[in-house]
Amino acid sequence: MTETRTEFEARAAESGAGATEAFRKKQRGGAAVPAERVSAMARDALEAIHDVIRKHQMTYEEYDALKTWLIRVGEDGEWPLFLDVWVEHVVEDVNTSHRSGSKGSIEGPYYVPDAPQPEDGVIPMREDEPGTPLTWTGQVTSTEGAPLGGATVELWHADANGFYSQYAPGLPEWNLRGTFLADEQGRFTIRTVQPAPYQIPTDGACGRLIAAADWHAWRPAHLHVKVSAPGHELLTAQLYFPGDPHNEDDIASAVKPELVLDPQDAGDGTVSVDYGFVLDPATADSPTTR
Ligand code: MBD
Ligand code: FE
Repeated sequence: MTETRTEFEARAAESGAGATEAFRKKQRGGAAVPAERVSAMARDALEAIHDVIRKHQMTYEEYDALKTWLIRVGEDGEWPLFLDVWVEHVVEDVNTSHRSGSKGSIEGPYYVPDAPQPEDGVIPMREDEPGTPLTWTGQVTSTEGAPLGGATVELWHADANGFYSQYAPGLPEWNLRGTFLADEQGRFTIRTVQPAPYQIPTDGACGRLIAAADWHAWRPAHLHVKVSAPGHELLTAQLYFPGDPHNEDDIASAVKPELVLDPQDAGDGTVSVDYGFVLDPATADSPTTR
């Protein structure tokens, strides 16, 4: 069937269902959590909720509103979105605090593995892709300063209208998703376009929470990356653009000062940026999934 709708007709329940399906696919055969860990963490989580109820003297009206909303999160497929926006940043923090290399950030709900590997360093994009062209050069090194030849940079990001391919209708499957191989010196050059700030879907359960709490729905413009090299820990990060008003109040709490780029106006309507990565050595205790 031909896709006749455009990305501007994206619906929360649709991108939510897509993110839920993608997560299930990724999770197949995932490790089981031992009963003592489940018990300890579930008990503490429940106690934290009990404390909130006591602290705020939750009414039955509020309890029923909460129940209604939780049911809706599932119906809209928005558990991946909810968890990655409001919870993942702490998991990321806990699991990367041992690193001395580059800072990382959360993966978020829209990563898709195995993006195409363009020969020419240009990320897959439409002929008339909107947005300022961005040329990004960088080097991948170890914490010892050694260049990591053959490192891989996976890049995915929203388009200049704030939509991700595979999670909004009308976009080519791999639009603004690519896998880039560094040279023997760990150097890479990637050409793409600058993404726009991203508003999480307002018409689903997460949007309802935001509206009901009088919060805002914005993430600053960002590039997502996964950087890997044999014998090193996988680095999942996001890069941001200076001056974005939402760098200070990201709804997903995923901005760190080390992750803000320093783009230079090339004077021809394009922007260039140099930003590299330092990877920690992998050990027996290394996290395996991020
Ligand atoms: C995104 O694009 C994102 O990166 C995160 C973390 C959550 C929602 C949308
Ligand atoms: Fe994102």
